[in-house]
Amino acid sequence: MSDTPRQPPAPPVVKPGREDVDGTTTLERVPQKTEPPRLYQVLLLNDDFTPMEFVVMVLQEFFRHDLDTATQIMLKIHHEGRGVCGVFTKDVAATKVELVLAAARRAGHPLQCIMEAA
Ligand code: TYC
Repeated sequence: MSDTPRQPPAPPVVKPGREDVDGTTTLERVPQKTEPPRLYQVLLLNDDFTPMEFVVMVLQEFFRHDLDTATQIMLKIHHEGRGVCGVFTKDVAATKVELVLAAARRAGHPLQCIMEAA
């Protein structure tokens, strides 16, 4: 997936601190502003073959939704074609997608799971 390249981490910015008793000065680190990490939605896509119970199980096991919420999300996907399972940092979202796809393939279901920048 395409991604805006980020700057490499900048070296620490320092400024001279107060003069020490021995006449030397120790450099002090200037706190840097960091951007919050970009977030990614993990989505499930509808298909005609994956059993509803399996999708509910995925939403409970991999996204920690309770039975009611998992059932509501599954039905939304069933009716609207896609639905958000959760929002995560990039690595966590990618791992969730891989785990869900692996579980679906292991169980013989064509369930599709994708991630999108939130
Ligand atoms: N449409 C499926 C069925 O009727 C259920 C389903 C829901 C499948 C959500 C995938 O992401 C999905 N068995």
